[in-house]
Amino acid sequence: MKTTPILLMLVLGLGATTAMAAVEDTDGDGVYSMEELKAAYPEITDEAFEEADLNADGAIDAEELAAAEAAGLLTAS
Ligand SMILES: [Ca+2]
Ligand SMILES: [Ca+2]
Repeated sequence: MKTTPILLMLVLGLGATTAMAAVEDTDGDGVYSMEELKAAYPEITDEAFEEADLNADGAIDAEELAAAEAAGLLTAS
């Protein structure tokens, strides 16, 4: 398939401006930790993490991540 690499490059290339960077749940616990978010958003701050953590359980779930991305919390300015 030739389309996959092209799509990947598009996603990666546009990630910085469209807030679609892929956050990976590397430890597989079902939520995103600060470390996991940092892999996709190296410039995330503690403040942004706390703001994104809507239910204040110390982790970002998929809904919180989507909301944070939509709000621009996680994009490098
Ligand atoms: Ca995790
Ligand atoms: Ca949370």
